[in-house]
Amino acid sequence: MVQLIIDDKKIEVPEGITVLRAAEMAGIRIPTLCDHKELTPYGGCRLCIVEVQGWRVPMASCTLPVSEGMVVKTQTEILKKSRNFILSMFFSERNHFCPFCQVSGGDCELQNAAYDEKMTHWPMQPGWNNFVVDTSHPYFVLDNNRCILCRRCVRACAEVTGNFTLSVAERGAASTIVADIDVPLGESSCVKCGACVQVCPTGALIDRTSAYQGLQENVSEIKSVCVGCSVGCGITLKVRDNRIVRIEGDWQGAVNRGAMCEHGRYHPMIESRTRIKSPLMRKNGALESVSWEEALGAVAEKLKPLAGDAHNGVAAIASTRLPLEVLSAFKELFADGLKSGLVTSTEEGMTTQAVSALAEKIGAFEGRLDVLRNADVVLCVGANIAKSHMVAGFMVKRARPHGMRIISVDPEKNEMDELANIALKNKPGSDLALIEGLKAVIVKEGLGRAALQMENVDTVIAEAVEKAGVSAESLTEAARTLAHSVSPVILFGKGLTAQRDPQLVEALLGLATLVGAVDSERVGLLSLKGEANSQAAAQLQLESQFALNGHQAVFAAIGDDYVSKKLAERVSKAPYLVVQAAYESELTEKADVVLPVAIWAEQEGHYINLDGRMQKTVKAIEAPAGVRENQAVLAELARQLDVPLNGDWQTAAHTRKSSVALN
Ligand SMILES: Nc1nc2c(c(=O)[nH]1)N[C@H]1C(S)=C(S)[C@@H](COP(=O)(O)OP(=O)(O)OC[C@H]3O[C@@H](n4cnc5c(=O)[nH]c(N)nc54)[C@H](O)[C@@H]3O)O[C@H]1N2
Ligand SMILES: Nc1nc2c(c(=O)[nH]1)N[C@H]1C(S)=C(S)[C@@H](COP(=O)(O)OP(=O)(O)OC[C@H]3O[C@@H](n4cnc5c(=O)[nH]c(N)nc54)[C@H](O)[C@@H]3O)O[C@H]1N2
Ligand code: SF4
Ligand code: SF4
Ligand code: SF4
Ligand code: FES
Ligand SMILES: [Mo]
Repeated sequence: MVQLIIDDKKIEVPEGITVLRAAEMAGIRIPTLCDHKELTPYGGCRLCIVEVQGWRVPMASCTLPVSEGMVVKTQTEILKKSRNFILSMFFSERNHFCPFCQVSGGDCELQNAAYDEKMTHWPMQPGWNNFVVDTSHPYFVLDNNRCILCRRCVRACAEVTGNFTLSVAERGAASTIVADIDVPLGESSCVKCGACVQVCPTGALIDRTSAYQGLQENVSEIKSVCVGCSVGCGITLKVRDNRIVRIEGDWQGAVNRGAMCEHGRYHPMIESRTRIKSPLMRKNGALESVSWEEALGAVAEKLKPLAGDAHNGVAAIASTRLPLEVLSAFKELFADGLKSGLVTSTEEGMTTQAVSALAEKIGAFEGRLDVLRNADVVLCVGANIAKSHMVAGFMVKRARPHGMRIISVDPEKNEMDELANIALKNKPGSDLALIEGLKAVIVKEGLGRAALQMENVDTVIAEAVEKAGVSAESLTEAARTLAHSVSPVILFGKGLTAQRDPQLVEALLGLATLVGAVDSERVGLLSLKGEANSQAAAQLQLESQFALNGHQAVFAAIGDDYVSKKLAERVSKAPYLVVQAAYESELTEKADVVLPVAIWAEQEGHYINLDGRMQKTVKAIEAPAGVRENQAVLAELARQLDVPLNGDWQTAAHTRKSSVALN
């Protein structure tokens, strides 16, 4: 600990922190602009200056480490004058005509800083450039005329997203924020995560989807969880008049710590599907609006005689984007109640079945996404983390400049290839041979960290080269890179799990143990899974392939999920189709009855993310009238079918051994 005095207040703080953070801990507020709690201090704006006894000039407190016996002043006349001058410079350097700006009136940190200093005008002649506004990006606008060059966006793009798209071009007053080598943002390497917009303190980067829809003081903030994929990022919903104005990454989010991707931040904002607002029933060939009583009554009447017929009765399929409560009730109703032999999820176990099967034998063997934070080598097998679980991908991408090496195993072109140090292009389905080959090289060269008996290593290596179609050199290089690493992590995705082979997962676990990715202290092995509740569906054993036999009816609980044409065709093969969905789709078009339900933000529910965290989404807005919650629809149907629902989803989620520790 270090003792120092700030504004006559004697305080004790941990070593290594900055004077700015020390002041905050003592409840003393120092004005800042370029500083952002979640980003590396930069010390660019100088607004946070303080006077330190014995030092000749004021210092930027955001980059100044505390030292023993320091005496700091934050509110002297010199500092006040200097701040006023600094702010005047900012205002006069560029176009800061606040009344014309989207963030004016509370959301602009520059404007707020000026008001804090009781400034009403700036005494300098404005002399700004006329920078061209970059409107090429689908989700936001970059207006360098309002930029204060705080570089928060540059730091966020690098430190949060690992994308390194943004930087500063030119010098001095001519400096501008540019993408790549100064190409339009919309044509740049930007992955549209929106981190830069979230941290920008002024109106220089503004969301197209939320501009002029409400300042911070007009919106309420609701913390929830993104249901865009199995990563389960913590989010903050900004809501006004029963409308989501903006979605931001929650800096306190357990998994993501502020990061988000396009899929989570922007896709819900540009939702273009048509909402279904009343139950529909097919009459004379066409879907007609009917009452809930009529719709549910008709469904119950149709399904009741099918109860007990496992093979030719009703088949049921539910989206893995639905809350655990709903999935559990769904299973209780159709599997336990109606005794259907085909009750599954839209993922059909493609992301989980092989993994769950091994877990049933040996218990939890997968780790936490957190292991990526200090990994030095990542082996990625059949997972497209640059595209599919983007925030997990960001964790890898932002560690690359710090020396993390990436080995990718994927037959197809994968966005990670460009970043990978070694990209093994194996033949589809050859992963078992390849993994055994990697193990054999390590055993042969005596590089293993765990004991492993292996016969005929040369034969295994030769087989790997032949079956996988990769060169012996690249196989050896990959094996050595893994074996020599200090804290390796192995990630695998649908390219591997869709092969539905538990032996393959076991082989990967063997490799992980051999290279020290998995030992008594660390578990550096993790499958990425699929949608937000893939793991919940796995726990409920909703993992079988959806193959209709003589089924008389299909009940599809889709919620707000997307449905492909292919899935719609497969599901609608039975003579009678009930679809519980929020939006019109190729599936609802084919339905005999459509039951309209709430979307993710209109209901509360639990989700188990890819590394076993049980997280809760919060109801942020009200569903349109005429729409019911997923849970309520299933409950009413169960009542009419005389199926008791015990509703104990917690126990249901824990009855089966899980591949990840659940909590
Ligand atoms: N044989 C086989 N079967 C499988 C799988 C497999 O790998 N092989 N995988 C399983 C898994 S894991 C899953 S999740 C299911 C997938 O089940 P499907 O319903 O087949 O899902 P997708 O193929 O993802 O198709 C969703 C549709 O929604 C559209 N869409 C997706 N996101 C958006 C968006 O943000 N906006 C708009 N406007 N449209 C969007 C897509 O273009 C696509 O047409 O299939 C499962 N079945
Ligand atoms: N942004 C966003 N994120 C998503 C989704 C989304 O729609 N949008 N969807 C979610 C869902 S439902 C799912 S299931 C996941 C899917 O996420 P991933 O598990 O990453 O699956 P894919 O994106 O299909 O990538 C699988 C990769 O495996 C490769 N592959 C195919 N065959 C083989 C093989 O035999 N061996 C090996 N080693 N590789 C092979 C393919 O070329 C492909 O690059 O993503 C989830 N995340
Ligand atoms: S949206 Fe994300 S990737 Fe694109 S420039 Fe901003 S921070 Fe970088
Ligand atoms: S665009 Fe915004 S975040 Fe980036 S340097 Fe300018 S003011 Fe700062
Ligand atoms: S990574 Fe997944 S959970 Fe996170 S913001 Fe993107 S879609 Fe949502
Ligand atoms: S906040 Fe310290 S220099 Fe900008
Ligand atoms: Mo999926």
